[in-house]
Amino acid sequence: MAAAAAATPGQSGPVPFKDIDDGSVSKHTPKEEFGDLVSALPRRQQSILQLRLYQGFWLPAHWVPGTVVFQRRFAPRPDDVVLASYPKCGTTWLKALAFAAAARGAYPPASAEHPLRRLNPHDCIPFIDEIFAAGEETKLDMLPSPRLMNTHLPYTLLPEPVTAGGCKVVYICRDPKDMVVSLWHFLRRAQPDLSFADTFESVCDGTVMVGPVWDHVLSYWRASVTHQDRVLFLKYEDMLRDTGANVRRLAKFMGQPFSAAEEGAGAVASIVELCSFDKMKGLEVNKAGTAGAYCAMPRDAFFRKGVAGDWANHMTPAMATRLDEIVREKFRGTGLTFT
Ligand code: PAP
Repeated sequence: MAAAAAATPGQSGPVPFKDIDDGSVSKHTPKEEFGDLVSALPRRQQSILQLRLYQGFWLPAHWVPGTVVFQRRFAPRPDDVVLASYPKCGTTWLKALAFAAAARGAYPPASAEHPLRRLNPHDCIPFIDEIFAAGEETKLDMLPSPRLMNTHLPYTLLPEPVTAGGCKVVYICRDPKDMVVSLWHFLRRAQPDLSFADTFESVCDGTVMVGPVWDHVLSYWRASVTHQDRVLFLKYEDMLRDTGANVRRLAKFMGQPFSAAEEGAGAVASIVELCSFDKMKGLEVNKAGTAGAYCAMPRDAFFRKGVAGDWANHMTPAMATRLDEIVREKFRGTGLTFT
């Protein structure tokens, strides 16, 4: 189990992770402890990433030891909220919306001083997978409750105390066709000659980072059906269609529904506006610098187009039909669709 929470007495969360990360926790890699386990796993290379097949999913190899530590030692607090996603499905947006909604008491969304106007959403909410990969998990103890954290791990790889109901989980998914396009554009920032066809193939054959995609999505879908009170399942496309309604769902699920007074004062609209694609993309903090501990990516790579349906500009109708059919077949009988 992780060490007991050591947040500042009297302070309540969420607070921006970057504001409490004072550099006092030094990195150490849990690689030595679990090196044999990692080297025994099947491996493949996807673009810039070396992947290892761990418990049915192709994880970036450097995450595996940290994932083992996370699984064995993470102690959720009852008011924690874990934000989960397959990469490129709306993580950054969900992090911004969840932070803005959950922290609205301390940080009014319309305020010029709001942390999201000076910090990238990834600097406000810690990324569990990289934190544990770097052996920096005691940083999480420094966060006052309620804590918001995020992960790209599938539900089946989350620590047992989490899946047994130790805290709440919010998942965001997206049409896999748009995810592929987004992933390709993102990886191309690190590997400019990456072919779209190769990225598409790795998604279709399930050997993509944190894939298979369908198993990832279904792991959370099933959990959300069985445990509606503690696993919220969101779709990027629904969020685009009616962001306000989904912000209300999110806030209610996190135990902080908007009061009539807040509604009257336009709090939901302020959060939607603060976290809107155009607003976030236009902020200086999101135009310059990098995010990501292992492979620092330019911050602007997280804000590309922010729409649904961009796949039509990148894949042939035959490719689209092929991926749709794979996903439809995998989802058959589950009640989940993307159309
Ligand atoms: P991550 O999983 O690596 O953190 P993630 O944030 O899920 O990445 O993916 C980025 C996608 O979300 C981009 O999609 P695109 O490539 O199709 O454009 C990005 O534009 C989109 N995105 C980021 N912020 C927002 C936002 N505020 N509103 C809507 N979409 C957003």
